[in-house]
Amino acid sequence: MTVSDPVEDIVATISRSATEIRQGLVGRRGKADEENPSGETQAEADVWADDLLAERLSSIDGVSQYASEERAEIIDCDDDGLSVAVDPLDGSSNLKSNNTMGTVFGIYDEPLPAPGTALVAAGYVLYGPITTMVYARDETVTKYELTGGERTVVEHDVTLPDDPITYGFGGRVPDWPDDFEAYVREVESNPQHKLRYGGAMIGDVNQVLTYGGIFAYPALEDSPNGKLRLQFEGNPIGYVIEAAGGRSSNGEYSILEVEATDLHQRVPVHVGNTSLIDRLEAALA
Ligand code: FDP
Repeated sequence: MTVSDPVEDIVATISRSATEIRQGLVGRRGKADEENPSGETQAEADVWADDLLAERLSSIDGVSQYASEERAEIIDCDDDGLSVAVDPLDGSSNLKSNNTMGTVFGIYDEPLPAPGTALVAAGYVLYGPITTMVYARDETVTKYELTGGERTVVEHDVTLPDDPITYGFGGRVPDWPDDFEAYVREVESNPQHKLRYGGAMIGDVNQVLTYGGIFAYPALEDSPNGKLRLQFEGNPIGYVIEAAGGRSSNGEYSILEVEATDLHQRVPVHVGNTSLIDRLEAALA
């Protein structure tokens, strides 16, 4: 008898759906007449990918909740089990210019909203020239290529390279607090470092995972929690980067330790090599 593993069922469902989501972007690049719970205009593809994942993930045995950045309320399924939080199309503003986007997921063993310490697995799909998946579980990160519903391992035990190379920082520069801007100037002044910023968190984080470095969407002058959402973006990405040997921070401590009070709450996100995040926290202290 095979023992079912709901975590693996969730990840397999997301990886099988990714090829379909990618193909379904064609003809869905327009705006929907709706806003998401954070007040952002949704793309047709955001709504469509959310509906597709909601239907598939909420019907898996052992999934008790489905929540997404694109819907206000949690879908309650089984009485107990895992909670899945998804950003169905992270970086969907990039649809118009046909640039990178992704699907981000976090699998929690507590009801949502939950802290990152309740994650049992997390990962993301990247719709680049190739569709890839990066998935962290049990402190181990694995990278796959996804083709036609198949998931093929391309790298076991992914870790951040020791010598950081890339940096990318979101938000408008005039909106950055002075201490953060001073830190950025310090990072830029290192001749080893290169700017890589594409406007989709997941593409920018994947550059950091591949080459080493730092990505941040910081606190802004008029938005002290930045832009990114804790349940759907900050926690899953923090979990992946920490499992790969790096650090995540809200500016003071690990994103995974941030108290979860609201499903759609925002959090300042800084992830990357330990040396760069330690220095960031010292600069913001
Ligand atoms: P998007 O709004 O296109 O979905 O939180 C989502 C996100 O993209 C991130 O992927 C990205 O890092 C950030 O917002 C970019 O936001 P701004 O262009 O508004 O700074």
